[in-house]
Amino acid sequence: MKTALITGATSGIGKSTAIALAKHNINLIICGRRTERLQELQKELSNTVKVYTLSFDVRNKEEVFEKIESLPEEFQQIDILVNNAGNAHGLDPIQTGSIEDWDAMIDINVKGLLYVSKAVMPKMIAQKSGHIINIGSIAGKEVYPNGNVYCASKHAVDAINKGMQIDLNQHGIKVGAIHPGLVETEFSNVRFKGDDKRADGVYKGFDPLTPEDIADLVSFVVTRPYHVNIADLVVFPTAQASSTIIKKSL
Ligand code: NDP
Ligand code: 8X3
Repeated sequence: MKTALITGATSGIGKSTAIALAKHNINLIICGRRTERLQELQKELSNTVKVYTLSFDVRNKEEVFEKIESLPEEFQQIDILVNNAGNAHGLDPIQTGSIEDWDAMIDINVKGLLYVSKAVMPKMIAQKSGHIINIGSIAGKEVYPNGNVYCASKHAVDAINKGMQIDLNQHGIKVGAIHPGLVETEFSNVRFKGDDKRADGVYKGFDPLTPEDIADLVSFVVTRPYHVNIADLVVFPTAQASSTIIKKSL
């Protein structure tokens, strides 16, 4: 049986991915800061697969390495890493954006992804196998008004994904990214700092992607034969053609 470590498994895409991978009999290491949510998910999935919870903030590099090193023997072999933890913080013109928001996005979406990967890659190299899936975004492929630093963080994820593909190639490790368009999760609630009305408005008037749609793709990607690597995948809801072109009924 394989083991997957999923960051950001307390909500949205990460949580749905944990549920989907359990259906494929993949043991799970589920990560996030909200311990109670991790424990609830562990309870829900433990009848099917072995589930271990690791609660840490991806910004805290000491904690990232300590927690991943502390995994019990049966979870030491990580076959699949889903680098999913991340969020947008704010949606402001660059000239009035908040430095705290910029720090959060660079520290979580970029540096956090690097820390977790740095803790896991040596295990995969020693095993001579492994699969890293980086959750990017359409924001990593284009820049939209007021998206500035979030888009920069996701362009960095796109570049890191390509860099990992190149540098881990000689070690036989699979690396690929999934770049979704609009997915209805807690993403906009976080972006708009708890203004749930504004967050709900983002997904009104069209059928957005669901976190289960992305989890389905992760399942597809991880169940391909070892010689097949899905390197880069962009997925939109049908109503979306780009970051700014969305067919709404309102
Ligand atoms: P959610 O807000 O629903 O989930 C975000 C997850 O990231 C949570 O589990 C959260 O866990 C975790 N997380 C956030 N900050 C930290 C941190 N500092 N340390 C550890 N974990 C953290 O959003 P989504 O599911 O939508 O987002 C998941 C990924 O998908 C992100 O990388 C996002 O950029 C990307 N994405 C989302 C899209 C969308 O439209 N929703 C589209 C394209 C990409 P906790 O708070 O418990 O720590
Ligand atoms: C999330 C999608 O368009 O809000 O990455 O940036 S978007």
